[in-house]
Amino acid sequence: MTDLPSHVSVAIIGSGFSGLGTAIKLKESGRHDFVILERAHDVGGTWRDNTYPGCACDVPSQVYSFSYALNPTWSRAFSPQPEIYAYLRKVATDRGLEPHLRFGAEVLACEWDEQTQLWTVETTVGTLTAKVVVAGSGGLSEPKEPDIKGLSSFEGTTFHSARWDHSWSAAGRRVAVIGTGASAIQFVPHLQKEAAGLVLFQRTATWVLPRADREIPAWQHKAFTRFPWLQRASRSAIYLGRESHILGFRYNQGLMRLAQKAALKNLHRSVADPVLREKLTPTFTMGCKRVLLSNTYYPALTQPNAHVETDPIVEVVANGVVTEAKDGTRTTHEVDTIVFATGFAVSDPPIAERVHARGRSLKEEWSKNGMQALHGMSVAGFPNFFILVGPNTGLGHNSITLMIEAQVGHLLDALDALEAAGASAIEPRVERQAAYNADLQRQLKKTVWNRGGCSSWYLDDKGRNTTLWPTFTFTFMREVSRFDPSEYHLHRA
Ligand code: N01
Repeated sequence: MTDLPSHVSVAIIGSGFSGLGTAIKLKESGRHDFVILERAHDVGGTWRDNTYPGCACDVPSQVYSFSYALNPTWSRAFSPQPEIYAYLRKVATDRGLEPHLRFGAEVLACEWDEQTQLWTVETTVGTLTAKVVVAGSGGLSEPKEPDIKGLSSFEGTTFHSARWDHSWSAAGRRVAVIGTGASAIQFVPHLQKEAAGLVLFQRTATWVLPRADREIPAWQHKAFTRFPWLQRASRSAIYLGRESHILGFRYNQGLMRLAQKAALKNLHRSVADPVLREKLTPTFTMGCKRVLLSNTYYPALTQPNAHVETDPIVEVVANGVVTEAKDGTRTTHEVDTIVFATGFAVSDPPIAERVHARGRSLKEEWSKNGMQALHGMSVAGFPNFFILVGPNTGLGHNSITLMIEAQVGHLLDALDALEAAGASAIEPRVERQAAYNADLQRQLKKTVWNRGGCSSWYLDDKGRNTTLWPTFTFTFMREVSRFDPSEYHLHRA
């Protein structure tokens, strides 16, 4: 039985980068009265859960870590998933977070009590109260399976890429993969090598650039270990290089045409068959969907056991997936396994329906005008509640760890303000939150994510971009590093 305290100052939900990053900084600031509620049985968040073959980071290793806990020994320029997972486990141990972790503790509901000015947090292993709740539950934690007619009649194996079934082997199988996003392109080359047949169901062709991956030599590990400033310099250079992508994504989409040329060259070099090439050629401006990096995806699709199907799926039957061509011809692709690489519930995060204050849930609040928050982390009407990597903090160009660190800094400033004022609760002012979001939407209108001619998970079902930060990360960092009390209400019980 998990031993839960009856009350804490801060309850953190989740132990991925956000949850651990919050816990580390709480401790550093001398705040030790907190608990990390984790539904799984280990830390690591998305890097614990995504274990599909080939899973790796498509952001360079040097920037994909906490700035205060650099890892001098990443094995590759783009870290494989097991290393990032091991990194997070090590950070949790090194920073002494174990006593604060409660595993198997899924948060079922958080209810704000106006009388006591406390949150009641109900978990699968008991209930506690907390002055402050920090949701580090992640934007990419809830796999989304497609709603396809007849799916339940399928007699073979199905699983989502984020819940890989390691008891299953592709050897000798006829496998269907649905989806061609960042996850699919990493595991498809692995499946193709083993499977008897692979049918890739592609709804939208995506831009794929070569992946400049390489092994990091031992001398570099030694140099980074001995001279941490060298690693910081390398990190800064990579960071600035990634930031420059915003110039194309936001300020001059003409620049994207140069990158598109490189991607088309990659396609032409890898795929000789003009019919396949045509299928794989995107029709939207690069950047509108996440830019994918791979040296093995296109070559895998040219192999005799691979087929790219672009006719839409109309149903699933007991032994396969049925597509329908424009002329109405139906084809049944006989398969014994369907792997869903269909992404995550991003603009409708499940945590939102579990958080209630003043008679409504966060989901209900967000159902009015889409996900909205101040600085992507606090919501008017939900006192003492902070959500990390919340609305409009996702990135199409750089490491999310930068945003997390900046938000954690702001969170600590908010706690300082709360304590200094002797207040019981803090929440954003409605008008400030509205103005902040209006400004974000105005900025986003100009970006490739909104104007690039694609549909993506960056946009919600009403076409609003409630997921991405519109500009440079240093702008976000600068904004949240200044805590402006006039943006918030402080309540006294
Ligand atoms: O998911 P996605 P993902 N019928 O949502 C298709 C992060 N990530 O798991 O493009 C047919 O991008 C859908 O088609 P379309 C990263 O932020 C990071 O691949 O909408 N197809 C699309 O092709 C990434 O963006 C790393 O037309 C259907 C695919 O499924 C995010 O995770 C690595 C369908 C979904 O693509 C999600 O990536 C991997 C249907 N009914 C992932 N429904 C890093 O390295 C959906 N699709 C950091």
